Amino acid sequence: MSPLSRRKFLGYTALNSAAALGLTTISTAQAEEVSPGFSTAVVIGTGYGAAVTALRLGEAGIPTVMLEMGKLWADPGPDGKVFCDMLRPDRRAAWFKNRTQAPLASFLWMDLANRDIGRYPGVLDRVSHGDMSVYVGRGVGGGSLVNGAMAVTPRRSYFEEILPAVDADEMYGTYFPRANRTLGVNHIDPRWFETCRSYRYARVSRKAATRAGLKTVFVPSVYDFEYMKREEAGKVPRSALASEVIYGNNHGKRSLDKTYLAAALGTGKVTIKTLHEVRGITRQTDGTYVLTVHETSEDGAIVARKQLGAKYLFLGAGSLGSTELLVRARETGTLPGLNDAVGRGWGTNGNVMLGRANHAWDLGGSLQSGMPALGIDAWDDPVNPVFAEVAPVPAGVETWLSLYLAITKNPERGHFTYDPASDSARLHWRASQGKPSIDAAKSLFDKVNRANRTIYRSDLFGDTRSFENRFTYHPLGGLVLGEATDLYGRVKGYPNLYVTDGSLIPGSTGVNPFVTITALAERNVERVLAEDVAR
Ligand code: FAE
Repeated sequence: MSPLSRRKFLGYTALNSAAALGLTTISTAQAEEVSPGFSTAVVIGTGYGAAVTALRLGEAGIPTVMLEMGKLWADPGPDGKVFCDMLRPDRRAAWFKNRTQAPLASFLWMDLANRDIGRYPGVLDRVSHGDMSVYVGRGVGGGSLVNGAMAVTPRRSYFEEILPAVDADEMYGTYFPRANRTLGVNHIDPRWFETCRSYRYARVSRKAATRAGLKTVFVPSVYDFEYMKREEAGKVPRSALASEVIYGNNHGKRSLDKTYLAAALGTGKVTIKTLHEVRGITRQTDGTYVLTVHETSEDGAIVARKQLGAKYLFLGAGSLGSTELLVRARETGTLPGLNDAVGRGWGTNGNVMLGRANHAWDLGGSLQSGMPALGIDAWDDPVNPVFAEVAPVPAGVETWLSLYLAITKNPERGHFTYDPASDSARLHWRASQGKPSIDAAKSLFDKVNRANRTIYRSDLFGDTRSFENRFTYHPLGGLVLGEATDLYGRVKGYPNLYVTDGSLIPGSTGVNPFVTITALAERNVERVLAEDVAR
């Protein structure tokens, strides 16, 4: 067994035992606090940036505590499953909501996908900011628990455009390969793709794109395609083929709790505390940080208010979470020296969703893999670059629908301000700012419709619009690299305070973002460990 596999095994065992015992503290050894209430390093969140950082700190022997506001997802519910599916969503699906909030608001103008549910720390949150709602994962693993597993390395020319100050040779020579390896990225068997039932919908979309003269590409994934083959063959329990995606996957997905986080716990230096929400950050005169933390119960009540100190503090609470923490700290005066770039440079990665009506001779089928495996790559279009993933409609019945999540190059950016009444950061983003995304997606899919004599579906988004750009799956920015932080995520003006997550990326990656977030976190933590952290 390699050292990494051994660590993952140890960490995985710790996660499962904590779940079985109902613990909110997860570790392989006794939690190593330097003194009560103080840890050498604290990482906020357990998503991609946070998980990378904790693994590398743990490997370097640094006692590290991770604080996650969501719960650990490893204990089965009354139906024997950890997660619910999209056809029968229950309280596990949504973060303290009375009703689920599925991205497809309607079908034939009827709300068929949503259910009334009890309030619970469910796995998917939809955070509403007026004209823009942001979907985020909650729980140990953050977005990795709910995402579509598409693991795409951006094209180098675009990476150089968005982050020109980052050495692309290093990224593409070292950190992207390291991220792909450690995330467990794998590729679909093209022969299976051509014949399987589960991707008939993607083949239909490919045919339509080809007729319009467009190029399609296979998309790498962190869902285990060999497992999926066995699902279709009826040899293992189904997950991607059983309408499991955005409310979690019971099998097949290499979410962070199976990869980086398991390995981090396995170093014996990392502890995860769940249902711990960080509310405030202050800096002591000795240069250490003190966090105000609310420990909550599963009904949302605050059961303890705690203070936790750290010498090194890493923000990995995601674009919304980390940005809110620093905007609040600046505006309430607990970290008054934060600069004006904090809270700026936020974007949606140009997300826009749309559907096309299928002909009777081009149906997608009732069995659809929930994990996208194909994209239309029109990023070379000089006027309207688009990368459109062919999205599934895992409804279990024929829907006569081809669905797409298009990623476009939208130059519009939002910003955050602090609202004292709600003690939260509010995003400023107007619906009109989403227009460049719609224009780009429309220019591409008008071509597809013309070539195939098809039309847009206008029954999917709660009214009669054919394009949905009032939500994003890909929040990016708010604490942009080189602006709110230096070129390695060190927050300007505050030594030993770092940003590790999607808030570093200035609003766009041109592809699905988690591989970029992971690779950038690998690069930054390596530098921080070499230059800043005393060992
Ligand atoms: P993230 O993964 O969001 O983790 C942040 C964590 O911090 C969460 O666990 C929060 O609960 C926690 N947190 C927040 N605030 C606090 C606080 N104050 N105290 C304690 N904990 C806190 O951050 N990306 C792809 O590349 N491919 C896909 O196929 C894809 N599909 C997606 C599908 C859906 C439905 C969604 C929602 C997202 C999808 N994404 C996809 C986006 C991807 O999951 C996202 O970019 C990353 O998860 C962001 O990683 P971060 O490290 O920034």
